[in-house]
Amino acid sequence: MAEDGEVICANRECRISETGRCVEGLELEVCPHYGREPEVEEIADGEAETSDPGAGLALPGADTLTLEQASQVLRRSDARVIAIIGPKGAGKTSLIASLYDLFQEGDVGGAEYARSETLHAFELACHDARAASRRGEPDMERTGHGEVRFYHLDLAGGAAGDGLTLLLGDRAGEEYRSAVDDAAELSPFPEIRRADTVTVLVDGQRLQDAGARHNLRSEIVMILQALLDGGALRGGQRLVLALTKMDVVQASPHRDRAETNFMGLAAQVERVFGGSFRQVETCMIAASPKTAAVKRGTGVAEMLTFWASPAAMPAIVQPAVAPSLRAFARLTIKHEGGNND
Ligand SMILES: Nc1nc2c(ncn2[C@@H]2O[C@H](COP(=O)(O)OP(=O)(O)O)[C@@H](O)[C@H]2O)c(=O)[nH]1
Ligand SMILES: [Mg+2]
Repeated sequence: MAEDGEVICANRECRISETGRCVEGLELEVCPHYGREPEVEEIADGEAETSDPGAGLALPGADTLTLEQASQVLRRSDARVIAIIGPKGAGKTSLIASLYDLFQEGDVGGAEYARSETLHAFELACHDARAASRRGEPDMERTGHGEVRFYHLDLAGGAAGDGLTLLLGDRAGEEYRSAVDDAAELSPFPEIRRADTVTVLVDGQRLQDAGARHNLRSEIVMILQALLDGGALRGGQRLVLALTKMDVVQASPHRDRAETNFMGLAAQVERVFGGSFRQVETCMIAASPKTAAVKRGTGVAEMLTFWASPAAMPAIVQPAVAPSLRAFARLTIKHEGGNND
């Protein structure tokens, strides 16, 4: 129990009682951990505690799934694959971490957390996102070149209906850059080919700066072009362009210009790549805002609902495909409508 006047924080990494500062750099009224007792960590059945205290977060058995493990999940359950892509620093890790944080507080847009095979990976993402937030720069990517990793979530309720599995594909941001820089080195990005929804994160902070904004636009267009040229877009996927760091955009004197620019980018993407996707949507999120003006996780519930919502029915059902490919090849027909904004 905290004694009167004692400064406490549920985040074990936070030293606010000594330093007077939130380790995440947040204002105290928005920090979800400040003023709360640290929780006692539970070790789930079958999970051994690591013997190396220095590697305290690297518990075995609940790490991200490999492509092969993700394929097994897809064969046995009604799963959606969500590819989260974007240049380094766009906010991928923060988005994954904030989703996990939101589920710890309750349902997210009506969907409740049921189970995850990658619990520790989510915890690592939270740890990385907090460390990145503290440093004010992107997290250190844990995956090596050529790897893709998947976060696993079983949900129920809301858009997840009676039960739905989400596989969130995350890949080191640098690889999308190298796909841009060197088309010869282009990898096929299998998680994108298999994705039901491709989520491209557009860094709201970079949109503030006139020079960076121009580079950002061309970077996003080049990433999509590289995916198209590499055969990763199979025509049935949905695309979400998500403007991240909405708190920075909202607080900016150039807010209107930033939003107009984002919508301009979306229009350009629709024009150039609309034919390669079944649907193109936009949204705005603040996974890890730094001020009290915008709530932590703003827009994330809406994004989850879009990810989880049933893929719109195609006008024509494709002829039978091999069973193991069914989950990946549901739709190849362009479909209008089904807006979700
Ligand atoms: N202001 C603000 N910063 C954010 C938000 N989301 C992420 N960031 C910061 O942006 C930086 C990069 O985020 P990160 O998730 O590591 O990006 P990644 O490289 O795409 O995984 C970190 O300093 C984050 O704290 C947000 O909603 N608002
Ligand atoms: Mg990251």
